[in-house]
Amino acid sequence: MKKVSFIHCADLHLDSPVTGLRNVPNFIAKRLQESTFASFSAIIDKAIAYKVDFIIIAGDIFDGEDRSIKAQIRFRKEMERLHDHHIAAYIIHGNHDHLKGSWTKINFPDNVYAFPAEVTAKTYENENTTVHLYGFSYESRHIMERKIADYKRKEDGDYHIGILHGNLEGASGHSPYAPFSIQELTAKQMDYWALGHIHKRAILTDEPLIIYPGNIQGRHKKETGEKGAYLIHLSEMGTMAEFFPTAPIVWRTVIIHAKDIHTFDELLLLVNQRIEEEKKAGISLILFLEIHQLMIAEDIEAMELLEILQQEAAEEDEFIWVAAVKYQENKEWIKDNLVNESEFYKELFAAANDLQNVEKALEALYNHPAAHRYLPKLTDEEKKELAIESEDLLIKLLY
Ligand SMILES: [Mn+2]
Repeated sequence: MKKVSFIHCADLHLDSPVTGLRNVPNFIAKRLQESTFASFSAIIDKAIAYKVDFIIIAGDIFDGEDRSIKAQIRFRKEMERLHDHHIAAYIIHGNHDHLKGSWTKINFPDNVYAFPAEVTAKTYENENTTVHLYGFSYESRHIMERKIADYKRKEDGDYHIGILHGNLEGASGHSPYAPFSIQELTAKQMDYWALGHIHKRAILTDEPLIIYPGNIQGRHKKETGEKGAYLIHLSEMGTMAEFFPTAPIVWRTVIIHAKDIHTFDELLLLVNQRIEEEKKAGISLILFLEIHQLMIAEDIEAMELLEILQQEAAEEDEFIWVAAVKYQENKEWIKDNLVNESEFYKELFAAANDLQNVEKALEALYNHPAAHRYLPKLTDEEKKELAIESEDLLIKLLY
């Protein structure tokens, strides 16, 4: 039977710094710094255990265009492990580790094939199956052209796999590099599309399978949930895809309902119970706690509660670190009632929901000569959050 199996991962961002954490004890800082490597190593373990034909890495192997020597050496070690087990690796470089970066070049073993800057076809063969793989590496950081136009499926071969580091059009919050639409990918008649760039895991279509595997290790508050890679089988029976998690540390937002809590001790007990529950997952966690409906919020500062919880962090194989505690205030007003009450509120909510207004309101800050350098670009989601907060403030003022 004609069949092939492989692992698809992307956005390793090896040696990436972790951001947004304060007061982290040393042992956790070390584990975080090691986490991208550990996750990648676990992916290679799987490749060996599953005896796959090859692995595909769809860009952003290294976090920085200077590709630290440390990261390259660690990467090479993993490639050598694959080499020892006769597993090939097809890799492309993305916007983070583009070819024009300045780095000390380190050679990889001959089982590794890195695609050049032009879309190129490369053939893999096992006993009775021929697979064509198509891909390109970023020549420089900002590839704005529609590289998808250069992918041309060959006439022969049993299976065809497109590898592309780029942005699905319309996906917000990501640099719009090498843009494409799902229709464009589908029209190429590949059997599988191995995508990279967007760090949130997503299956775009089933027929054919088009997958963003997400990055392999969360590195900040917004990269939550399990992270890992996909095991893919292509055969005459069809295509099979299976996600497996490998990230040793998971970032998670946890919502705790504290409606019936009246004392600090009760609150602490409730929170600790929840933390114990999370512990059952058996992996290390960075938690962001959101406490909802807390009546005694005014008596207990979230910061104080956070400090107490952080003091309890123990050095264990599977640690839990509470990174933040936030109270979610009860909204005393109900939107629908207000909208029915008067045209004024209707207009107010419409204005608050228009993201262009958020942008306009932020313009002064973002154009400020000193401030703008320190301000990250906001995603639509963040703009929405800001809009909701301002809405709440406004209504409270008016009420
Ligand atoms: Mn990336």
